[in-house]
Amino acid sequence: MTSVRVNELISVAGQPDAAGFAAFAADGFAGVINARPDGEEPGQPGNAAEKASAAAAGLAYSFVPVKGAEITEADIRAFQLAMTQAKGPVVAHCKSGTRALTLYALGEVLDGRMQPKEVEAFGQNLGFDLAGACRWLEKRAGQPARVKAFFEPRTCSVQYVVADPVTKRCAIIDPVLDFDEMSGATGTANADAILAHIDSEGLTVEWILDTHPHADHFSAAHYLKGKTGAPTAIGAHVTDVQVLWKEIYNWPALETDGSQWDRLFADGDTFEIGGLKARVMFSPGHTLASVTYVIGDAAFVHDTVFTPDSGTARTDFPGGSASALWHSIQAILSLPEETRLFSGHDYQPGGRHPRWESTIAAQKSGNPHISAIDEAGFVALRQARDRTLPKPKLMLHALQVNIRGGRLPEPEENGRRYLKIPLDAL
Ligand SMILES: N[C@@H](CCC(=O)N[C@@H](CS)C(=O)NCC(=O)O)C(=O)O
Ligand SMILES: [Fe+2]
Repeated sequence: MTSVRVNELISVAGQPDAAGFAAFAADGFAGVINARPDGEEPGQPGNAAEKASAAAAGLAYSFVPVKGAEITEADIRAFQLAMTQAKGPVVAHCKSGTRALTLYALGEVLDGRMQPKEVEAFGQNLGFDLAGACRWLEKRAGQPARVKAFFEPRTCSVQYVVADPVTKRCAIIDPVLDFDEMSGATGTANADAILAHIDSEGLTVEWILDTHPHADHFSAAHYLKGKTGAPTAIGAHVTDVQVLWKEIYNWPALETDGSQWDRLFADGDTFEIGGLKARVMFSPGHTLASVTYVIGDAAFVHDTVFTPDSGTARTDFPGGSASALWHSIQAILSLPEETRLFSGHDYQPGGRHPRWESTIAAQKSGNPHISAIDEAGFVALRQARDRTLPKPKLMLHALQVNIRGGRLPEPEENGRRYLKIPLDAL
């Protein structure tokens, strides 16, 4: 397999066969990046076979599969990470090399080492048509909301800062408070990374938003309110979730009026983040209280739909409903086709890099929980999958914090805080 040398760090190539991997190693490459989703054409080796061929040739291997029209910033950043992790020159391939070169060039532009107007000629000089990369950059320039995602690998959660680039006002969505269940240690490394970003970009926080009371991690909303003074908010039906879990935790003193947040959003409520218009959609199904925040051209759908290759969120938590989730998803799908969807988790199917962004169009064409399926089919599929899933490791830990807006339990007289775990309650 011949590769095209871009520079001392990277070359790009079309699809290699098994022998190609040994040739790459002989040519002095340290790693291979596979930018091709499995199953594009018959005879394609695929991720598992390529991973094995790379291991046999002593090459590092990363799986960063992309479809040309659906490239996201996460893909570009994962591609860059794969390059740095290889500890030597890499060869990146897709079917022809175009997508691989597109990912590289877009990373150079995002980091300011290449100008958007230089991309086309850069491609031509190497024999590739980078028109898709140019379209990607034009589209990005026209997006009113700037979205920065923070992936938290311990719980596969995605936290967001969404900003109005004009007024530099922003909202934080679904921040994570760190918790190590083995030692009982809590921490703020994730939340502090968000604060550092906000500081370095010169942003002012207007809102700290949660999409739902999370069942797998603690919310850092309360911590971040203490740091920024910004108001916290969640969907108004959080009060229903409080009632449910008040009973499970046997906490007669728990206020179930949502007073732990500064604002409770009802379906259709609107608010502003600088010049960005934001609207709340009630999106129950995963929980009784889930909401979607539609902010400019971006919708923060959290645990409704995941990326198309990951399907949808589970519906078997207390108060969950597959039918309700179906209707919530239909409402989301009625947003304009080009709306960017940002999901709240990514469980990295097939060991691919973490991704969280999609579009209505991509969901309709590529998500098997959505395309060519009716409500009954979805409910059957969802419930069958839910029956195979163990409860989240931290569900009983997390809800007692999250139904209080991310507040840890009050310290006892020795100054120490304790969690309460109900036995045989679920
Ligand atoms: N293994 C994870 C499971 C987390 C989980 O259940 N996540 C929810 C969202 S909060 C979900 O929808 N998962 C879908 C799936 O696992 O397929 C854990 O223990 O934390
Ligand atoms: Fe969730």
